Amino acid sequence: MTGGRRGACALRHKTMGGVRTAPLWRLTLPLGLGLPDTAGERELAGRRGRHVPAAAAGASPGLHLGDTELGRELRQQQEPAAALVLEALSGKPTEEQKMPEVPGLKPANPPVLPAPQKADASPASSKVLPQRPRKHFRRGPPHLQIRAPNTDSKAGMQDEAKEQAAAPGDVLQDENTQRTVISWRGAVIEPEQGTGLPLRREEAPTKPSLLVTRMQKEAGLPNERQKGVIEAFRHAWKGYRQFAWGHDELRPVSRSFSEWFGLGLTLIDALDTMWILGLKQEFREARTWVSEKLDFKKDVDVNLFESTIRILGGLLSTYHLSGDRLFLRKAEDFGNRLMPAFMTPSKIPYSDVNIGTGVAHPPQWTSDSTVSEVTSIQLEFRELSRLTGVRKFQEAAEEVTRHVHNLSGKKDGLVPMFINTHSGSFTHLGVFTLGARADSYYEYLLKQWIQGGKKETQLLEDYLAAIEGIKTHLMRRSEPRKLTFIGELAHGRFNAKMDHLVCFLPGTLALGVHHGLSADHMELAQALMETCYQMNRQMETGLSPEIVHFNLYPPADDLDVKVKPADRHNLLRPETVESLFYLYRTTGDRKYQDWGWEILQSFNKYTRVPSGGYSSINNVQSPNKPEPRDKMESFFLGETLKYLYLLFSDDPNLLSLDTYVFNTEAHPLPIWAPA
Ligand code: DMJ
Repeated sequence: MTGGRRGACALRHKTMGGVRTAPLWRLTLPLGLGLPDTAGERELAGRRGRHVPAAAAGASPGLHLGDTELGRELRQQQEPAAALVLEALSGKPTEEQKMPEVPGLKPANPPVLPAPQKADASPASSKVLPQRPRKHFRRGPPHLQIRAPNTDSKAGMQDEAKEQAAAPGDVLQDENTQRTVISWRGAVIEPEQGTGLPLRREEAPTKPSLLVTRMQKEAGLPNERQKGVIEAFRHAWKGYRQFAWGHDELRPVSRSFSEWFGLGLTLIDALDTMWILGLKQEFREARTWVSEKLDFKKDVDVNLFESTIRILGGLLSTYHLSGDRLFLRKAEDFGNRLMPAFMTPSKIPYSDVNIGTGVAHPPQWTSDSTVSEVTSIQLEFRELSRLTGVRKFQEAAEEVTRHVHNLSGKKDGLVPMFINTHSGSFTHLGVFTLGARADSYYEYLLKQWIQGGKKETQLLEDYLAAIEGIKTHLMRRSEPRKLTFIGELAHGRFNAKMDHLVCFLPGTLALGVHHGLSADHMELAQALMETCYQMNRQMETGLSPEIVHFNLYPPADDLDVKVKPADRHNLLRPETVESLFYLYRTTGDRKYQDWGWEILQSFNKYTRVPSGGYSSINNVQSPNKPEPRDKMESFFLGETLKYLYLLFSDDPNLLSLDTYVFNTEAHPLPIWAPA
């Protein structure tokens, strides 16, 4: 991945105080000038893994929630105000709600959904303090009832039946709809113990979460900075809607699109962001596409990890936020189609699976899978089992966790980057990184522990061991400014290289502290957050490159960071703003909001394409010629803008960290109720 790069070049210092005054870059390049969508580029874009899916769906009827179980429940539970809101929402579309015309999209029979919060109103003056980090273990997460809406409509049931009948994974979907126990390292755990053991389908909750209504009521109106995010989203969506509708990714400069899985990846990844930002019309239109056009019955290879975190995760979180069962049906269909990936001798899944034929396979050049990929699908598969009552998803994913837990080849909790699907052993031993191919392994140890109500102590132990391993083997301070950074270790040799991907770590550390882990972790989180900010700040565009190298000895030029020419690109990645969100939520220090605001302005200045959309750029050190790559990754809408919006909120109840855990693609999933 890093081969072929030329020597390091010095980084020109960016003034610490002032705002960049470089000429505004105008993206007026001719068609096709952007870089091709090469395998190399994809490798960089999806360094933790890659890709695709497909499958069945039929037209779905509109949901009239005023007359649904939710509406009845609200009335019964003496929530008349909420019930009235719901009634109003379920009426005929207002002028504002009328479906816009979209090329190739038939806006007939638009469903009526509960409305997201309003986007265009005046700024809020919320004075609610951000959440403070917890010093000790406290109470568990509040009880969270996730209830699916009434799906008794005839058409809806036909829809569901059709999708399930078409799933290639049916051969695997025998199966266990019976309540049972699971084994966790020899211990038999009853479902009631709160491990999220699936309920039988018939027993699964059937009503939408009142949290949806509550969230809309409590979220408040967007403040000025949040309005800035909404404006950015609308600009990005404008390009996607006009030039790439229903396709995977927008190519904003050439005003076209690229396909990875051929499944409307950006649209699915962005669904919950639209909900959270209150983009009612956009959400409804996208929902119609999912209902009428999204078809997983398709002969296409998808990457298990990438499609799980983006598609499965996106559908599940949208289901939770909206209460619209369409998204759960799609998620279950898709989950079934991914299951053949787990049919390997070791049960370590293959990287790729054809969701139409059910044939799974590793990449052409190896029988290895990437460690971060096989260990970063658990949040989604566990939640799918919990919602559907079908155990196989959770069992397959947790088998991987158990297997990796017991493997030799780790170094003080640190894992290698590859694992063989036949032998089940780590390969390429002795190389350790927190960047590509290992990163979200660490993230999901903590997040699964949180998701399951902090009961699965093995996950916590592995996480804590890994953090100690990081401190011992990978953490260093740069010269001359002593920035704390995380490097890499190869056969005992330290490399001061840090991917921007590693900038997820300060946020994860802060999340752990919020949930009761050591205050030491917060010190490290804050130090790393400063480093990640400087990785942006010290670039001429204010945007981080993909990879930096830190100076271990006092350099001649007084700079801490060097960037190699091959590493100068920025793919609109989220990790820095993701961590800023967690750091602000857990400390209340407004400097983190200010840093995020600077980064949003840099995105607007150097990556925004006038005709709609944002583009990855080739050179973050060249404000006059950043060179657009002509690609807007789906995670820009799924993650980057979502985390910015949440960062700028002063309401800790807006997707509370006590109620939700975000998957590695920023899709919020509920923390399971304590027993
Ligand atoms: C996203 O798909 C996810 O955040 C993943 O964990 C890493 N790569 C991109 C964002 O950089």
